Amino acid sequence: MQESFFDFLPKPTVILAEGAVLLPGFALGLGADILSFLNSIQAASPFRHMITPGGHRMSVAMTNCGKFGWVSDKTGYRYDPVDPLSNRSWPEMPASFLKIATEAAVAAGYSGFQPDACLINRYLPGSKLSLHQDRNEADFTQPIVSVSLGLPASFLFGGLKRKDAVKKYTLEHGDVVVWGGPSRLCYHGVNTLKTGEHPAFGKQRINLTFRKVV
Ligand SMILES: O=C(O)CCC(=O)C(=O)O
Ligand SMILES: [Mn+2]
Repeated sequence: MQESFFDFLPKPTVILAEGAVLLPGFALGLGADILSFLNSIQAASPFRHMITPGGHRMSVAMTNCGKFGWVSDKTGYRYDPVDPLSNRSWPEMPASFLKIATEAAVAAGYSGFQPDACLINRYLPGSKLSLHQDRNEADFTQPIVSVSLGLPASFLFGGLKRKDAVKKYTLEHGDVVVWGGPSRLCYHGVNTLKTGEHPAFGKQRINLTFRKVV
């Protein structure tokens, strides 16, 4: 893509819906050590393709850190304090992850967010995440904070009903989306990832989704 003078100016916050905002570049401060955190997390709890209750293998590979991890298998979706692959607790949530998530929540108007789960999604070119709601958490007064890293993605954000119109937003490396309040149960998803090469993350997109589960 062509660089322009405007690339050097901070990008303004984008309102996706009431209670939902895109904070461009908010997580750029996470720095390079995020890659070593991701490496140690996946050494203990590897990325895996979960099976949906309907029997489909998800194209996005997932792992978790924090007190609880989101898992899916033929019996349904749930948050589990134990990684079923390792039979151990999920790796601890790095303090820098927690910090960026709580700061992004504050910037979006949600103070006091204390996530106890971080779902880590790995998209390779061709992976996508169908339109869904995040509704396995106990307390919908707490927002969702989503951090995008690596290759850009086309993020879909709709309304409270599956058939509501969706808008598309490009999420770049370092962008953070926060949705809560009246948007907490909005449908969202990610279009099929296009091939590309990110200077630090290579041919993949990593998404960290912070949730308050209990
Ligand atoms: O990858 C993304 O941007 C969204 C991820 C997501 O919606 C989820 O993990 O529930
Ligand atoms: Mn989601």
